[in-house]
Amino acid sequence: MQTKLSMEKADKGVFSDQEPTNPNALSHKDAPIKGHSDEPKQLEAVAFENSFSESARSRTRTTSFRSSGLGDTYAVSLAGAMDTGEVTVSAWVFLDGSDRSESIKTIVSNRETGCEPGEARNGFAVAINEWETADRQLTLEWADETDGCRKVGSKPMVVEYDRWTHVAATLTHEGEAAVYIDGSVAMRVGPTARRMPQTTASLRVGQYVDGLYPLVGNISSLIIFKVALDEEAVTTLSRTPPGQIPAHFQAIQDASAIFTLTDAGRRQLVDARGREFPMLAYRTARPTIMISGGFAAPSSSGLTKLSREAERDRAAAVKDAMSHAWAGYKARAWGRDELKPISGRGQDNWGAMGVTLVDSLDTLWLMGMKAEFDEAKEWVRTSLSFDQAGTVSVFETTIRELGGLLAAYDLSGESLFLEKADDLGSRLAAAFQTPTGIPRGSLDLRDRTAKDVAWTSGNAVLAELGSLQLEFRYLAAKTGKVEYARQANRVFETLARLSPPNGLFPIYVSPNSGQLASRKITLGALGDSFYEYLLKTWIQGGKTEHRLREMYDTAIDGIATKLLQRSEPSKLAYIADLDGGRIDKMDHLVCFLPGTLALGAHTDPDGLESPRARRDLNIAKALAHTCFQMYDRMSTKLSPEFVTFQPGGDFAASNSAPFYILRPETAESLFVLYHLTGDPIYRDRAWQIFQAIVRHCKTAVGFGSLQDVRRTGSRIEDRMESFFLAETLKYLYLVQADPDHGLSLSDIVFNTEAHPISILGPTGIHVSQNLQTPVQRTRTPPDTSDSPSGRRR
Ligand code: DMJ
Repeated sequence: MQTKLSMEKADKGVFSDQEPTNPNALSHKDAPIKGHSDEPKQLEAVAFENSFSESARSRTRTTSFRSSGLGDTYAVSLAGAMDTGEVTVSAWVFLDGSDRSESIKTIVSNRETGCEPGEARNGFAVAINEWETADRQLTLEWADETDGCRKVGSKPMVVEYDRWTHVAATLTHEGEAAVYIDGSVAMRVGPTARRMPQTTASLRVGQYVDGLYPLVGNISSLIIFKVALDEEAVTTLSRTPPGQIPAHFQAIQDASAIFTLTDAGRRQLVDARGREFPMLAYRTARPTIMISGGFAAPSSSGLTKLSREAERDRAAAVKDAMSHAWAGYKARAWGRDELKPISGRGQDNWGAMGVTLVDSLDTLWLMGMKAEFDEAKEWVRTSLSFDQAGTVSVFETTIRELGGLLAAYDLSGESLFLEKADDLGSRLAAAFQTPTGIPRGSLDLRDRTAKDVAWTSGNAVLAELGSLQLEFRYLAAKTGKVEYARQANRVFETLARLSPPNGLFPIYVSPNSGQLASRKITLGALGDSFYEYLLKTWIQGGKTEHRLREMYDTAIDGIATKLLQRSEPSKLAYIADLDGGRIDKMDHLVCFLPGTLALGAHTDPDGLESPRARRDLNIAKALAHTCFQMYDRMSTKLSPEFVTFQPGGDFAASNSAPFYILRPETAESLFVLYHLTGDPIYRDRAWQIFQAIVRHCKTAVGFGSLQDVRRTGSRIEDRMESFFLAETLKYLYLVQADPDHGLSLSDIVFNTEAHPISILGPTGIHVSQNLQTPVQRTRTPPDTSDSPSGRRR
């Protein structure tokens, strides 16, 4: 079949007013559906000719991509040669009559909005109601070297509401372009000038690449070809109903993507090879929330589910890394708090409690390293004592040591771990003996005396006082010692009485007065896991302590409205700090937040389709993308400790902290997002991070922090934090082994050190009755949309 579009020569220019070559195309209502007698025999569209009546067009709403205009749409990257110079877009479109605004309604695009020539504007966009066009006009827009907004458009009013219309657009290297309505040419121009293909950005279905101008309605049977088809071919495409692809076209080599887009209910997007992609689809038609202006979000890069073999290979590679680190620890630092991975010695910098060993127990178990687990268990039985410890951090000891013991108990059922946990918990309990119940930051484990921390001027740290509840409540449930739960609950009860602006708590709280003692707000160091535990404690208690969910939701609303920012030029979402004014900096630590937001969305009392849940999942995806960029944009592909954002320059690592200390937060979020959405992009990104860690941080006996992620070959420091084995390797393993590892986020919560403990529910856990007071959920969070709804310039 001939695939080239035979172009009529037309005036050069950006937008042609000339009459279309096929007058039928302008009033497609009147245009007869074309006969098929002269069509090639192999086409399967023959039956459709008679059966696909006008009324069927109006009724058929199945097998389509549904976009409500929420700014949250599925982004598909068509790996590789998506846009090599020639292109045809063919799709069925159903404009939802509930939105009769003249807003631009984008069908598909791989370019950003705007008309300045340049990489972001390269590519093409097929839309209805384009800028400078009249209502319900189909337009193809593209760029050449001098003009970022070349256009060809149909006459107005040709795409009707509440009816399926077949639309197509073709574009050649030389800027010959045409648009089609229901298989007939509606307008063509060219050649104009050599067009500029889009070589970097992903194709977006239902909106521009920068998230703007979503279509409100349905799209189905979207096919992208890497050639400009002729009219005969386009006509054939227009004869197969939405939701189906002509068999003839499935076979053609020139289709770079064929999507029979499935309905909202099925939540899947299936391409021509039967590969399934998760998709977002919507039941409501009206926009209620849009993240400010559209953020960059990860796209699936044409990735598909790994084969079982590939999954196992990757999981095995992560397990090998664990074996390597564990062998080094065993040989050089057995029973010590940490292994020093360069000098090959041990150190006791956490109170001499075998912190790496205890922190690693559940990772060994989950990876099936049973012999190693048993050996470590013997050490716990014979050698673990809390009597040598001097002054320790209450928070670190709780999340690493107590959390490690509890998860080992939960997984193995070995009572030894619970006994040790009880011993440790009884010592840590002394920290809660304050006038407010807010624990002091440090404690002598031997003589059980709590101490103020000098560097906080005696104030308790938000992330520390708010990250003990999961552990102490679980300990109470398993030992029957209710007091553990009471003292943990009391902390949140005290904070629940405070109402900081926007639900955002500052990083210090006085344990004596219970008052907030700072103005600094951050989701990074000193603030982070407090927000995580509001959500997870609510989940752990069977979702009955409504006040916790309310505090969580209010805080996330505050984050969305006050802290969420967007970088230029890449439109990366980030969470700024507040300290009087805004500080455009984001810690790697903040990268736990995408996982927490995704979990919050999936457990939203109003459902995953509720406006709040959709917003939060949106933010989660956008932030996870940024966190990955923090790795991907460095020469080593590893993230610095924090980045600072600057006008027009996205972000940069700082000279003061260009190191990577093997932190887990991005791996954590990638695991949670993969587990909850099934989108292979998250697993692939986790794999990339793992490879970079092996490449740059591996030593003869373990893994060490990298001094400067901005250049290859910088020094590996002599430090391997226990969280590398407890969290980083665990999450990097789980994301590849999902779901074989057997864990489900419906059954367990991970503490902030990645220790999974079972959700025992309201009858198993000593929940706080004070926090159960019913609250009136605010149903609609603030609309942070700043996206223009009208035409653009
Ligand atoms: C870990 O100890 C925990 O994840 C904690 O919540 C934050 N800091 C480290 C890892 O970066």
